[in-house]
Amino acid sequence: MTRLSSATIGDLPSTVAVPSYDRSIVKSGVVHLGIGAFHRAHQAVVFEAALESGDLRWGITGASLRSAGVRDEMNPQDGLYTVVTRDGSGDSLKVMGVVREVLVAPENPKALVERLAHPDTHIVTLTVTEKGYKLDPATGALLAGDPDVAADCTDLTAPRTAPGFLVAALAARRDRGLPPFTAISCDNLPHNGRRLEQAVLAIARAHGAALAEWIETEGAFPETMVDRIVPATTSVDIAGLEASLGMSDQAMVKAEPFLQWVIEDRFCGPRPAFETPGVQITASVAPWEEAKLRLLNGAHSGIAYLGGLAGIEFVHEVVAIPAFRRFVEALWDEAEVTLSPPPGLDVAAYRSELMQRFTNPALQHRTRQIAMDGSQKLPQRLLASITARRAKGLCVDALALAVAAWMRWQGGRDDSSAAHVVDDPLAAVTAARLDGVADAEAQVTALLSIDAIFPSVLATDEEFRATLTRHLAALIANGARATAEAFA
Ligand code: CS2
Repeated sequence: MTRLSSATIGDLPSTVAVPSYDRSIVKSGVVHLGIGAFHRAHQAVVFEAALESGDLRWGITGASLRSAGVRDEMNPQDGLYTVVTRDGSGDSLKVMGVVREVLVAPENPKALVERLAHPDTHIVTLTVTEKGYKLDPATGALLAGDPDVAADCTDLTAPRTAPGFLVAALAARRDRGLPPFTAISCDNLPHNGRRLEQAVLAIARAHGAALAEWIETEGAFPETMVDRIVPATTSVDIAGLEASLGMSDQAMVKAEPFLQWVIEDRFCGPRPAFETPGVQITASVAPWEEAKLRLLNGAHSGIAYLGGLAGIEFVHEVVAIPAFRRFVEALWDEAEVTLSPPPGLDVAAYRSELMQRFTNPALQHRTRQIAMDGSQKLPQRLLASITARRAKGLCVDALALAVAAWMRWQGGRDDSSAAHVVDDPLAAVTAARLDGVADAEAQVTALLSIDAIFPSVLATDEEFRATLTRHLAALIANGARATAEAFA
């Protein structure tokens, strides 16, 4: 089967949108760390629009920090790939030309540092997932004991961590008299810009106070809120696209129509005009980010653990069940009152739009995909709302049910006793805590004392503990579906 590439793009059916600009003169103004499906369906779409508008500075050099998989999918296609937008009534197809090349950091760390230090590079974006920042999820402090962080604090000739790569490149730029780049975290972390800056400064300090000071005064780490539901691509998706394109695209991504990117107006160098619908440049991102993390992502995690325990594969199938849908609404009722919504956000309309997005049957978004890395996600998605409510003496019934479902998920078996892999950087810690501990009360005690996840105000809150224990006991005795039915 023919493969999508520069040589074959002209043979695509005319219904498929293709780049209208001259790819051969595009520069790499952007370097992206962590070039997974989310980046290709989100930030890359925005930079593609800048190229389409005639500003050819904003091509992307992507980098994988671990495996060579994406490079092997994209480089044989000259970086070309299709974004398949699915709204449930049909697919729209757009071939993207914005990615110029993909580097694999561990194979050649120096090549990535040089690309980051190149004078054409003005913006560095990151989607390295919560754990890629090497920060304690509860406090946001750099994990000084992590071996890769320790290595980057000692020697940056072959960096290992995302913040380490940024420091190595910023040091090279400073030595060469170049300005720093703007570094934009696009992960679902609270205050993602500040957290990235702190990680970078902590590593930079290990290499000299002057370097850290230069980065702090000259650099820029805007906060962002990113939003688009982008389920992992499956072989069925690739085969389906092949039939439409008449050729194979191993790098395709699928996404919902919705796209939002709120970016703090803090750049230390050039940026595109950012005129894509859904992109907002603003002075204050925090209220947007908080609403998105606590409503969208908080509900997602609750759906993932309860649905996963009930053996339900996809998000739209979970919210089709009335008891689970009522649970999501109850979780939103609790989370909503902890927000300070930004001007321009109608929370009631936002909630109904979210529910609509969750019901999209064409996305096939797996509960298992969202269940990953819960230890890194819980603090900002659920525990922040719980802490805010408990400070006011309010109940946390629905939010605690989501946390109890996470606790049960960590046990590695669903309601029908089928085993699943607990995919989480703290999986070994939670497994050791749960080992041989059978009853709900003891399990809650074992997990609540993990201070990398639970702040001490929550670990010592008797009412929160009692609510968790009640829910976990119900989940163990009756399963997720019956628990949700009784809850509703
Ligand atoms: C999801 C997110 O996998 C997850 O944890 O909650 O990836 C979610 O789909 C995005 O944040 C939506 O913008």
